[in-house]
Amino acid sequence: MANLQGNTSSTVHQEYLSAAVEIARKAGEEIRTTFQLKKTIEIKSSPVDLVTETDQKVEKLIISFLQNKFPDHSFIGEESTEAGSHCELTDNPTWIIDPVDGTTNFVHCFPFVAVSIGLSINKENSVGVIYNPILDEMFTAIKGGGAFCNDKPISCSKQEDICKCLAIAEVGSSRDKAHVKTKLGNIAAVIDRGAHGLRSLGSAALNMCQVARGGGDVYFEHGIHCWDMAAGAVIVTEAGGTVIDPKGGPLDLMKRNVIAASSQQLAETISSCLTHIEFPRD
Ligand code: LIP
Repeated sequence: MANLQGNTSSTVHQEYLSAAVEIARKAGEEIRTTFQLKKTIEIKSSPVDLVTETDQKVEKLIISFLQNKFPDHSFIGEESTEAGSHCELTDNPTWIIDPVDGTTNFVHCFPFVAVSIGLSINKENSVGVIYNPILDEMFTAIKGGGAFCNDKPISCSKQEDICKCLAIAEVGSSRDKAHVKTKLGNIAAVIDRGAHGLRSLGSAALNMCQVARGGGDVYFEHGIHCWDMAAGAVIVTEAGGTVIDPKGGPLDLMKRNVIAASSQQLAETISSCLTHIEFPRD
């Protein structure tokens, strides 16, 4: 059970959080069991965009559990969308699920994989659960109730200065030459502006958790999806950070780009360093 100490949110939100935590742990058991085994891999949008049987099995497990508890809710899942399900965010409570965020890590036994479960209500990111079953770290947040890791409150670093920041970024799974060039150029630009260093965990959800716990100061990426960032957006915001559209303005979950930062000032400075890439909306 997530510790809801200090949480001022409604009982119904707490019920949603408890359900998401319960199924994230069950999903995590499945991921842990298969982590060291040889995986059957298929490719999706590019030869480096991977999916395994575990991604598909775990997503079904999560959706059927939540659907059973909340039959009126809507669902967006990475693998269901890949299989042709309609990906639409409405005002209805919508669970946004990445069963294994960091699939490439999972394939390579690199221990940064996470179950990511976000709940959007009236298009507001309201509940976030991100569980790394290998390191047994459970990140949770309800809008208005703070952010936690393994029941302990977490907070962003509040860093505002790019010259004192540890930045996190990813190359991503597109191998479009122009995209790769722009992304590497963006990393170079942030380093040129004086950032202390650059890290890549290979999981958007876990990158956002690092910002939320003050381990990294800013994470930026172009080309991810709503299921990579829905849960992380609540966790970062509740940890005192900010999530924005890299071009400026509020985060648009379906727009496939994100900056998550420890402060608004740092987010804006990073935004000014980047060359932006537009992707088709989720
Ligand atoms: C991954 C993201 C990561 C990105 C990868 C991939 P997946 O999600 O979390 O940030 O760089 O290309 O999209 O596919 O492992 O769920």
